[in-house]
Amino acid sequence: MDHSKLSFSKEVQEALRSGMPVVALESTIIAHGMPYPQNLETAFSVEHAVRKNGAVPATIAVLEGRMQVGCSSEQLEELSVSGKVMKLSRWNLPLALVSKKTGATTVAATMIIADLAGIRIFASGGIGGVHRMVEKSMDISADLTELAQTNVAVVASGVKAILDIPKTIEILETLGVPIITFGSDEFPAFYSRSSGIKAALRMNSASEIAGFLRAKWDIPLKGGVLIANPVPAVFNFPGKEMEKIIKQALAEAKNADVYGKDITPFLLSKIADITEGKSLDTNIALVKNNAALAASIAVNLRSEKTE
Ligand code: PSU
Ligand code: MN
Repeated sequence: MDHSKLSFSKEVQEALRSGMPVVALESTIIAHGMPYPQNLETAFSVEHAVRKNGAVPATIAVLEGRMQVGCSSEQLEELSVSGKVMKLSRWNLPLALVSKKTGATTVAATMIIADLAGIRIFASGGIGGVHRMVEKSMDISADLTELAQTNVAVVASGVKAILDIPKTIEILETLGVPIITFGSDEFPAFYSRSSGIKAALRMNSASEIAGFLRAKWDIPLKGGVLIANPVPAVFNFPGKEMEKIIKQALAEAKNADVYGKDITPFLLSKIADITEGKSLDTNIALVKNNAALAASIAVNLRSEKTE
């Protein structure tokens, strides 16, 4: 593995060297997905959730053109306050490197860097997917094609409810990306535990999930797995209530002519405004919950080397 392009925190480097379980964390959620200071508090508490469950957290970002695996408190703070941080996916990752820019990594870019570092498990909030009105915009997140080709499993609370969930699931199936729903018969809808869509594959334990990952990568089959973890019940938004709010946010996005990489951050922040911060509390709770599950899966996978 060529590590010359990567910068590691000491903790993550030692953890990887000694074969300890490591969980990758993304930084777009910090720089573009939540307001300050909740974004920074969340970055810290998500790392804490990983540690509490026996793994080492590695928050991934690009800092002045270097791919960073494991961020210090100061680096997390920089990502959370600076308004000039790029939003990086597969297409613009090289641009950040060559122009020595600082950028937050989406699910797609985080998977790429985690893979280079040899980290197989990654916790996020909700992956990107097929946007509503896709027939007009053709907006389909590069997170989906990344899951098809990069060997990293992503724990998320399904796909963001602002998206077209059934179409996103169909594309993942076409791309051969397995979707495992954790402890539920229904695929979760980010802010809501239920989506009305039956889970294709339900598993109830981290060891069962680790066994599935091993089976896939042992074949070997290229690509990731989406592990859909419903938000804890106390933070659940009833689906119908959330749907009205999303429609309102989508209408505002249309009026403001927001599209492309700005649409997801715009909608998340509108929804937080409309719900007076309640959706933000739910978002924070679900990321922490995903980090805890990801750590348990990483612990279970530890005995097996996949490289
Ligand atoms: N989950 C959250 N908040 C976020 C995201 C995920 O709770 O902000 C980010 C992820 O980084 C994901 C990105 O990759 O949103 C999707 O962006 P787009 O729709 O532009 O592909
Ligand atoms: Mn997009």
